[in-house]
Amino acid sequence: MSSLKRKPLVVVTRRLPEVVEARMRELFDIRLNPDDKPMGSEALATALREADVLVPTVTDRIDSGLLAQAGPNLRLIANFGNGVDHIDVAGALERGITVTNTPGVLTEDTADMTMALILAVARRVAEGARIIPDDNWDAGWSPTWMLGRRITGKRLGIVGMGRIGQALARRAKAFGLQIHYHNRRKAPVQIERELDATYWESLDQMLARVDIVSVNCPHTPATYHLLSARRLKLLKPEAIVVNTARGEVIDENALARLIEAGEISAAGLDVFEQEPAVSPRLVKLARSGKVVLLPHMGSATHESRTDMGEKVIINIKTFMDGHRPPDRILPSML
Ligand code: 8YV
Repeated sequence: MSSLKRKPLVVVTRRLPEVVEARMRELFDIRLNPDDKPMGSEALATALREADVLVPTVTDRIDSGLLAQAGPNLRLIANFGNGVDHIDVAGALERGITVTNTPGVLTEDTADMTMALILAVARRVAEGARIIPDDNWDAGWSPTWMLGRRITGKRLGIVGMGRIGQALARRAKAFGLQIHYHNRRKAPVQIERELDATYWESLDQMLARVDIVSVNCPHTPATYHLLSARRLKLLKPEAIVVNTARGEVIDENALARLIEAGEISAAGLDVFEQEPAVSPRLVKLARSGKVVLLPHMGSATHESRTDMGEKVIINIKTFMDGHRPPDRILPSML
């Protein structure tokens, strides 16, 4: 910032919960987006040129080309959201721009949505919920109609045992699922004990043995297409795949192909490789009831979104007061 005496100019790219915007108005010189239309790259470039602080969301692609247009005042990108794969963080850090995110506050809600997808897919909830409103229940109940799969006693393989992975494991354990996980590092022994969790150093070996796979790791260069076509083929034909993390972690085309071919049973997806575009093959599978598709709703609760905004404010405030903001992205996290 050129002067610490004036309030920092904070540009927020999307509409945030009212309480968050109200508090931001009190604290900062704020430029909001009341229409909530996603900003194009031109509007983003202007924002980067003029702002002291940018508050983007998952819908803003802040790549190296855009960062090259950043003005000298831009010192902080305070992301509204946990994942920062839409930001060239390494490029920002090289330019001396700090990047923060909002971890922790959306953990429980995202884990709930993951469990909801597991149940929705296994018990055909989305398919069933369409039957009565669509007027197709004339034949009534039948012993062999709308049968799904029991989840109790099945094996859940969690890819990424961070906060959300662990929160999912707690829920899944209560539903009688056996917890298996793959992670860069083995979880602490007390966590493994609490969750009765089995660690698989080899993702390939875990995939071949589980009934449900849930992706709960961030999207980084190392996890891009971690569930590749080759790995997806290791799954049992009855397996279910669930993803509430990032679309890019799964080779989406391969997943659609394998479900079409009956080599994987079904999937529940809250995130996609080309959001907001969704592959027509997946949409077709959703119509046939083989997959459940949600429009990136994992953290979509009033509580999470308000707490995320609160975190953004704390990060900006501490940074502007000359302290290290609590949720900095460090190079070691990339
Ligand atoms: C948010 C998310 O909705 O925090 C994340 O990483 O994926 C979502 O929960 C979104 O990122 C907000 O920018």
